[in-house]
Amino acid sequence: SPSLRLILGDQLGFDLSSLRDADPDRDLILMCELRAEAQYVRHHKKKLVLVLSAMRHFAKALQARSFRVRYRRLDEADNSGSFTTEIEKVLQQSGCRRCILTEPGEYRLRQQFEHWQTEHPEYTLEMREDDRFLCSHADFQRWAKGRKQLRMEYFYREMRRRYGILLEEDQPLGGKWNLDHDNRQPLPADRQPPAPTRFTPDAITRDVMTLVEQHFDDHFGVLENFDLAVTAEQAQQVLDDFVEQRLPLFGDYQDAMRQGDPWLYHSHLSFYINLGLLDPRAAIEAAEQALYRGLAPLNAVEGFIRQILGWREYVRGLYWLKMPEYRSRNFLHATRPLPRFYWDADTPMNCLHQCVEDTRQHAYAHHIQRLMVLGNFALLAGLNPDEVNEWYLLVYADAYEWVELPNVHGMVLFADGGVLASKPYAAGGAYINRMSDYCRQCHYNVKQKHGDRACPFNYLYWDFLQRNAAQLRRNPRLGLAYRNLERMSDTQRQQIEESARIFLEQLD
Ligand code: FAD
Ligand code: DLZ
Ligand code: SF4
Repeated sequence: SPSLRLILGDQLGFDLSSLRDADPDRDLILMCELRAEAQYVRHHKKKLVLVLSAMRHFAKALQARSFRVRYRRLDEADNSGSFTTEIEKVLQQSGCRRCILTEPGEYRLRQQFEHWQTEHPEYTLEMREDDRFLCSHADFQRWAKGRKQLRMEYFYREMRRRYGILLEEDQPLGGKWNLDHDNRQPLPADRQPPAPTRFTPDAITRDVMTLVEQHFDDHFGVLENFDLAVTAEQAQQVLDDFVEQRLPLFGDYQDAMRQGDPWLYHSHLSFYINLGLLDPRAAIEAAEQALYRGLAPLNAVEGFIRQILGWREYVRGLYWLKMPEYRSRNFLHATRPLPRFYWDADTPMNCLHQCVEDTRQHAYAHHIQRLMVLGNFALLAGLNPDEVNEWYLLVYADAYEWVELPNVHGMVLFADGGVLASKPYAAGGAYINRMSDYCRQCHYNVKQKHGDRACPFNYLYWDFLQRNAAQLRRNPRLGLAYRNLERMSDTQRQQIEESARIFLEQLD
């Protein structure tokens, strides 16, 4: 019998589990642009353009394969604004009894669909596993079961073995699972990274840009100069260019930061993998092939594959294992409101100014900017996890809660008390100075430890440890840091505390 297939905005691929047995002659496909999805957090304008334009392009691609697509545009007068109401309307009109969908990536939507099914037993809602991921819920649960700690590194090794990636016999190619010690180099001033792959907006994208301008003009971020990929073909082009031009140095400069350039040697693929425009397996395979063809070294290829086969799968597994409790923890009792400069970039701390500005412009910042600048500050200043999570979820064009939450709540804020990370990623200004050129153009002095002109990260780091001693003092990985703190004179400790107090007071 005919069925309705609902495709969500981040499910834009023909290999989707909900489409696998679809019959163009019989079945009907539903896609909905919804105000509720654009505004449950007020997404960056470029993110809205990306998602809506990619949706419209995918609907066209489905039609080109003879599928009948019911596509609800955001500004249609009778758009009800909810997935389940739209499903119900189409089921009633078409006489279908069954709606098939691939499970949503976010908990709130899964709940919404499950709730609707309970209220509407006359229909069947068939929610299928999202097998774009390489680790199923069951596999992750099996891996997690009985473990005291859920460390990514061990998960990653198992994934390598399961998929036979970068292995010799049963051992890691090159003898080590992890080549990160080769990978922490700053970017020399004379290194010029290749320009990122850009696309000129077509008529569909231009329409969407007008729509976003009309309806969501007060959202965060710059709309102009949108140049991201919006189709599977374009996403493949980004992957090809990455492998050829940037992958060879990806490892070396993975942690480096440079003023005015967030793109560097990164892949810029998270947008597309998360939307379904690019299969993560294709990215992993392309990198592995580059190694075997002698086009990229092992430290680069292993580093890249670990991000996708390791981190990406691991955070998604953890999210579904721990939700909904995960989000409500606040291990460090952090309560400070998010300072305004996260929105307007107006701060004399140059590293933060630059990273917010990159984010505003591009709905992108690379990993170390998110973790060691924007995140490190949020951790050290004790910012409220709910506000920080919401910020990250709306500002980045690759952000969905399944990937945002473990990275922010766990990795950055340590609000989960150490489920994800063994210790908080706290650091002083020296780290940022080593890995970037931000400090040279800053109002503050990165070498100074306290006082007016001292880099705030320096005293906030020690003040953070002191403030959170009850929660962190017994963490074995922080033993050395606490011993250094305790070795300081009382005067030193008071100066730090005083500088931190003054700084944090003017922040509020
Ligand atoms: P590359 O550096 O080229 O990495 C390759 C790929 O690996 C990425 O495309 C991505 O698919 C994957 N990857 C790398 N690191 C991670 C990670 N920690 N978790 C999951 N996947 C990873 N990534 C998102 O996709 N969405 C988010 O909302 C998001 N929020 C983050 C928030 C914080 C605070 C931090 C520290 C990291 C976050 N990340 C998020 C992970 C990472 O920063 C981005 O995936 C990456 O910057 C995207 O750019 P890229 O494609 O150029 O990545
Ligand atoms: C992110 C997003 C946005 C902005 N808009 C839509 C939309 O209008 N219609 C839609 O189906 N999906 C959208 N999405 C993606 C969903 O929010 C996404 O499916 C969930 O966050 C689950 O990952
Ligand atoms: Fe950032 Fe401190 Fe460097 Fe300024 S001196 S850029 S605040 S790390």
